[in-house]
Amino acid sequence: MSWQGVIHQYRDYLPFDADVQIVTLNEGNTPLVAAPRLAELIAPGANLRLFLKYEGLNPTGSFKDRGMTAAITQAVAEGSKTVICASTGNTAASAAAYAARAGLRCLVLVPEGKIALGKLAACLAYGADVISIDGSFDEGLDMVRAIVERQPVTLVNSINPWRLEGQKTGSFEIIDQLGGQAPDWHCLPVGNAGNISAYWMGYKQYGKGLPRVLGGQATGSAPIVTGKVVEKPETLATAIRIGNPARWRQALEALDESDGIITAVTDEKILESWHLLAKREGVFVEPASATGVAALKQQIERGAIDPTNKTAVCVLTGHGLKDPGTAVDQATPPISMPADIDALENYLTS
Ligand code: AN7
Repeated sequence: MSWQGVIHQYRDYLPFDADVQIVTLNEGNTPLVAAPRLAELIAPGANLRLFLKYEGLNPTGSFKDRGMTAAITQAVAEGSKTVICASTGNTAASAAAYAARAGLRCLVLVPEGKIALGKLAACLAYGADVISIDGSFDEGLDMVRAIVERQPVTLVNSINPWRLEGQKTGSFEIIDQLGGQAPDWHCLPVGNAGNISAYWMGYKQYGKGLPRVLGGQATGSAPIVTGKVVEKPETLATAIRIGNPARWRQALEALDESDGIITAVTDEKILESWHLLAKREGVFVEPASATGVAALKQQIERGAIDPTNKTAVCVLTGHGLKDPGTAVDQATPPISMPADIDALENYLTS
C-alpha cells in the first residue's frame, strides 16, 4: 500500500481513539538527503555523515503538516467547527489546508508585513480568514490563547498537545531512514520550540537511541539562548521571529536531557548556509530552515562539536518557494541579453 500519511504510518505510537477519522494530505515520508559536499565543506576530512531531512517537501511546503494532520484530526473528532492559530506563516498555511480538507472554518493571525509571500498566498488560496495584526507573532499568540477561553474554537498552535504528537513522527522517520538508529546530532531551527520538543518526545518514545540536540536561533530572536524574553524580535528569517516561545520549558528539557546545545546564529550566517544548501547540494529552503545547518557549522568552527565520524541530521523545515522575496533579494539578478545566438555565444565564452 502506498504512503497514507504519518498517523496511518505510526498509528501504534499515537494516542488516537480506534475509530477516529483521519484528516490527511499524505504528509511525511520526506527524503533524508545525503549532503557529502556540504559535509566536506563544514568539516573537512572529518568523515562527517551529514543528512538533510527535507521537510519542505510536505504537502503545504513545511514541517508543520505532521502536527497539523494530528491537530485537525482530533479537532474534528471532538466536534470542533472552527480552528485558530497565530503564525509567522507556515503554521497558518498548514492549518488552512487541513481545515479546508476537513470542512472547518480557519482563522489565522499573522504579523503584518512580516509573513513571507508564499505563505500568505497559500493561506488565502486555502480560504482561511487571514487576519493581519499590527503586532508580533507573540502578541497574536496571546490573542488566540485568550479567545479560546471565551469562544468555542480550537487552538492549533503547538500549545495544542496533538501538534506535538503528530510532529514527533519526524524522529521515527529519521531513525527508520538511517536503518534503525538515531543520529549523533539532530540539528534544527528553534522558534516557538514546538519542533525541538516534539522531536525529543519522538526519539525517547521510539527507543532506538537518542541524539544530542542542537538548536539554532537567530541572534535577533534568541530568547532561549539569552534566557530572556525578546520584546521586539528581529530577523530576516521571519519564520523564527519569535520572542517568547510557547514550548520554552520543553525545549530546555530536550537540551538538558540530550546534553544538547542551543546557540544563536546571525542572519548573515543563516544566509550563508542558505546559499550553501542551494548552491552546493541543490536544496532550496526558506532562510529559517538553514539555521540548523548554520548552527552546526558554527559549533564545529568553535570546537564545541567534534564532527569526526559522526552522523548529523539537519531538519530543513520549509521550502524555498515559501519566501521568494528573500531569495530574489539575495541573488545576483538575471543576465539580460538580446534574443540572439551570437550574444549567447559571446556570453558563454567570455
Ligand atoms: C520554516 O508558522 O512558528 O520552533 O507560526 O516556519 O517549532 O516554532 C514557524 C516556525 C522553523 C520554528 N522553521 O519551529 C509558525 C511558526 C520554519 C518555521 C520554525 C518555524 P518551532
